[in-house]
Amino acid sequence: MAMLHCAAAQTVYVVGDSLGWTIPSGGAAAYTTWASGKTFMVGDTLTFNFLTNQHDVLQVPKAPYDACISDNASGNPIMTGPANITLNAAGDHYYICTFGDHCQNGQKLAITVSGTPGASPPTIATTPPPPATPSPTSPSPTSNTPSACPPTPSSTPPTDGPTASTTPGGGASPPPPDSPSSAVLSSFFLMFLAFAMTFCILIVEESG
Ligand SMILES: [Cu+2]
Repeated sequence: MAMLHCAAAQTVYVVGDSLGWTIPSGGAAAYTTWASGKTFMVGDTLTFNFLTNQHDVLQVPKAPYDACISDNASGNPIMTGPANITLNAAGDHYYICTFGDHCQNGQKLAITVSGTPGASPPTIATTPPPPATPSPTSPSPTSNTPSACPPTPSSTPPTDGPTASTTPGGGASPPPPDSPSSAVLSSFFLMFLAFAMTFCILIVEESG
């Protein structure tokens, strides 16, 4: 969604317009006519309007497109309609329906996708945000949000921040500070009890 919102000039083309993605009554000329005069750009989206289980969309190279076969297809057929396909590469794109003889009857689309000269995303090396250091009492909420497009995944991912240099391998946490003193106290209390008891016994035996 962010990518859709970001790139500026994107167009959604509904394949066949009101005809949708189906077997055109006039044969493949319907989609040829529809595509003619349109300028498809990288980043545009094709919407194939069809009912699920009635048709599908499969991108194939030119030869399978001409022969209406599924050889060397790009991925798997899109079975769920409507199908939105983002044109992410320049060049010729060929789409067919693999149902029955739909393609032979004209359910096939060939378009040429143009690159976007001059509209390439700015490769400003956006410095990765500082590794999760909460700025103390700086009330500027939008200071770290980049105003441009989000960094492309091709850019080097930011490292996971500086490794914590404090207490390397400090597995055993130090005992709570009151436990040794309490242990000393309890043992001292036991010793005092034993001493007091023997002292009382001695007194009792002496007096009795
Ligand atoms: Cu079909």
